[in-house]
Order: sequence, then C-alpha cells, then structure tokens
Amino acid sequence: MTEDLRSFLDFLRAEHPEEILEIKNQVSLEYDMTTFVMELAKRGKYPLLFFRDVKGYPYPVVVNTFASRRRIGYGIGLEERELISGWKTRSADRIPPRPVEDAPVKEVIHLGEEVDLNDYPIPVHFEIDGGRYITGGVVIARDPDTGVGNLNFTRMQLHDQRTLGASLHSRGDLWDFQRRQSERGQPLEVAIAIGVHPAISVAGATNLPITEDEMALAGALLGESVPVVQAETVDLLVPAQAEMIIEGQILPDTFEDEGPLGEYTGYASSRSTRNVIRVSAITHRKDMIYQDIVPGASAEHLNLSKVSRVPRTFDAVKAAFPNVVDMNYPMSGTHYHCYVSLKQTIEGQARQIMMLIFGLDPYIKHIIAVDSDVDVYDEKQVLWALATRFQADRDLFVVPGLPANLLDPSMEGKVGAKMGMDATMSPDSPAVPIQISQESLQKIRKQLKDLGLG
Ligand SMILES: Cc1cc2nc3c(=O)[nH]c(=O)nc-3n(C[C@H](O)[C@H](O)[C@H](O)COP(=O)(O)O)c2cc1C
Ligand SMILES: [Mn+2]
Repeated sequence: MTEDLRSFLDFLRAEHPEEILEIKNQVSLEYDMTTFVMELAKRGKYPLLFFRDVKGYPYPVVVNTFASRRRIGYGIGLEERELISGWKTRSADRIPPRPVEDAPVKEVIHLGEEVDLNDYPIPVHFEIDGGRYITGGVVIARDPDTGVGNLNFTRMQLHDQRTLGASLHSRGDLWDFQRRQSERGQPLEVAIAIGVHPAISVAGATNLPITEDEMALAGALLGESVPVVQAETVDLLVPAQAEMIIEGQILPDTFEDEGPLGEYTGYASSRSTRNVIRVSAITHRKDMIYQDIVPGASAEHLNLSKVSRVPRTFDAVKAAFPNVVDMNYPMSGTHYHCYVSLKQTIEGQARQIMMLIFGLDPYIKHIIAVDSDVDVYDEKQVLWALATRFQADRDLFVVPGLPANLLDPSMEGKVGAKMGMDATMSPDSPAVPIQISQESLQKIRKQLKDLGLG
C-alpha cells in the first residue's frame, strides 16, 4: 500500500493514469475547481483532479479524490465490488498509530502571530457560500474525559488570518467533546490534517462508537500503523506524512455566524453550531499539496460518507436476514435513498427488511426492495423493477414521525415520513424476465472486443 497522499497520487499516475487528470491551465480560487468537478460529472467522468496553477498561490490543489468508488477501493486496497463485504474484514483488526521522529509535515512551522490562513489555497466553492471553506480537513481531537482519540470531518470557514468558523451540526463525537469542555468553560484542542492518505480520510468520515479511535481504523485500512508526531502547540499526535496541519482550539464561549455552505442535499445550509477555532500553529511540507473536497451534492462528498455508512447498515441487516443480497445508497438520492435486493423466502419479508433499515439509519427516507436478479448499482434496472413488479395500493407503505436528517429541506419539524416500496415479484407471478442467450453472449463479447467496442 502507498503511505501518504503524494505516494497515492504517484501510484495512480503509474498504475491507473485514467484516474487522474492534471490541469495545467491557471484556475481561480473562486468557483473554478468546483465547476471542473461538476461539469465532468455531467459528462459521467470522475477523475481525481490535480490543479498545478491556482492563481495567487504557490501550492497545487487536489480535488475529487473520493469521487469514484473504484478509486476509494485503490486507496484502501479493496475492489470496488468488495467495498461493502471487504470493509468488515479490513476494519476489524485495529492498528494504533506509531510515534515517529521523521515528520515531513514539520518542514515549515508557523507559530502564533506568524500564522496566516490567507496564505493557503482555501477555495470558495459556490456563489451562495459565506466565503472560503476548508472541506477536506480531518479534525483530530481527544475525549476530554477518557483521552480516546477521534477523527472527524467538519466544514470550516475562514474568518480571518487566525480564526476559523465551524459547524458541528451532525452531533458526532467531536461535538460531544466540545459540549463537555464548554460546560467547564474550557477550550477543546484540535489539529486539522489536510492532504492525508485516503485510508485516514475514510476513517475520518466513519462514525465509530465514542470509545474507539478512528486513527486505529485508519491503521487497519492501511494495513499498518499510521506514523504520527507530536503537534507543536496542542497535546495531540498528528499524521507525520500529512501535507499540512492546522493546530488550534475550539473556544468554549465564543460564537460567530458561519455559512451558508452548499451541502450534500444540493441546497445551501446556514444551519450551524457557530463554533470558533482560534488557530495557534500551521505546519506543512515545503512543497505542500492542498486537498479540497467539493461540497454540495458532489460525488466525492457523498461517496466518502457512504463508504462506511452502507457497510454498517448492511452488516446489521445481513445478520438478521442472510437472504439479503446487496444494498446501495444511490448518489441520486443524496443520503436519503436505499436500494436493497433479496431472495424473498416468506411473504412480507421485503417489508420487514425495509422496516429494519429505517430503524437502523435515520437518514434513509425512501427504500426500493428488489429481487436478486436486479443489480442495485444499476439505477435503470431498479426503476424497471419498480415499473413492472410494483402496485402502489398493494406494495407501498408509509411510516410517519420518525427521526430524520435535519438538512432535508422538505422537512417540517424534527421528524419525517418514511416510504417503503416493495418491487419484488410476487411468488405466484406468471411473469418471466427475458434474458439474452448466455452462449451467444460469450461469442458476441469477443466479437465486440475485436471491433474495439469491448
Ligand atoms: C466531506 C465531509 C464534510 C462533513 N462536514 C460536516 C460538518 O460540517 N459538520 C458536521 O457536523 N459533520 C460533517 N460531516 C459528517 C461527520 O464528519 C461524520 O459524521 C463523522 O464521522 C463524525 O465523526 P465523529 O462522530 O467521530 O466526530 C462531514 C462529512 C464529510 C465526509
Ligand atoms: Mn468518533
């Protein structure tokens, strides 16, 4: 496995050059990188983008790292198809980080007054956004009571040269640490790692129980311990091979307006906990690469969260119903849709499974259950099953008043409705799905290859 972001980029250049697109033209810090990502997505293209020349800054910027599931797989050593099943095995044996002396991230050190966040290519993504946002930073912190470490992704707005705004709206572990420190009138020390190996980013987007440190999950996904080094101004260990570290404190009693930011729903959100981070140090490599994640409903923002969320639900569903075959949270439904396939053994089972998924994942709003001949990753097949195996008066159910994601702009109040659609074929249905001849398929596939259309 590769050991840091830059060796991962070298690996892609050498082994999978189609996965990386280098842009030599000058781009502006405002909007251009987002536009590149969104326009390529419209064309069905999701390469990692390496911007050599960002106007006014000496550092290159990498975006779209997590936009393809295949590339996330390359990052953590799993085939795209194994991302769900392999996750469980790979994440089981946690490997704690290993303190080292040699830390490229300390090549340049700025302390106190010398710190200026304006010196780094922190972009503005959308016109509606409140300003420049750090979106690709992994926030490292420790539980103030137990000392257990934590990784987390949080949007951070650049307020001024030494101040960032943050929103801890998803009420994760970082939010809980901050809440407890704030009750004591104490700040919470944080370090923000920018430009890290994909295994660390994937671990950062994972919600482990508060008693478990995601840095040890990063080690498990990497297959070896993450090399870490003591931060300069806070009592935290940070990835020694990161491109950049920002150190600081979340203040206990200071709040400032933050937002809006284009969120994964495809809408701008001003919902914010309005936290303030006072920055005390920045360290980075001399020739650092800045890593950004395009927010909004971008493939990478959505994929990075889904890569650990789907296996968590799938494992629990599969433990109760081994006849569940596959599960997909499709990109088109932001975080609110789920397609699940199963080999139904008793009548009503698809409904039972859908109820379980609603119980396990409060973000899920609409589920389509299909038979195992339908590929849940192929939206056309799922919608074909809905068109041909589903009757709304018989196969649809709605459950009102369940916890839901508060960023859903269609919600009124704090609870939402759930809809299950059973698009599995009834056992007595006389319908026979048409299939093409397997023998002919083998033959024609060869011919298509010869024609350069394979
Ligand atoms: C790119 C990205 C951006 C995110 N931004 C935020 C954010 O601004 N605020 C927030 O509360 N959660 C955000 N999340 C979700 C949390 O990072 C995620 O739930 C994390 O696993 C929580 O970790 P923790 O419970 O260990 O603190 C984001 C996730 C991703 C992948
Ligand atoms: Mn956590």
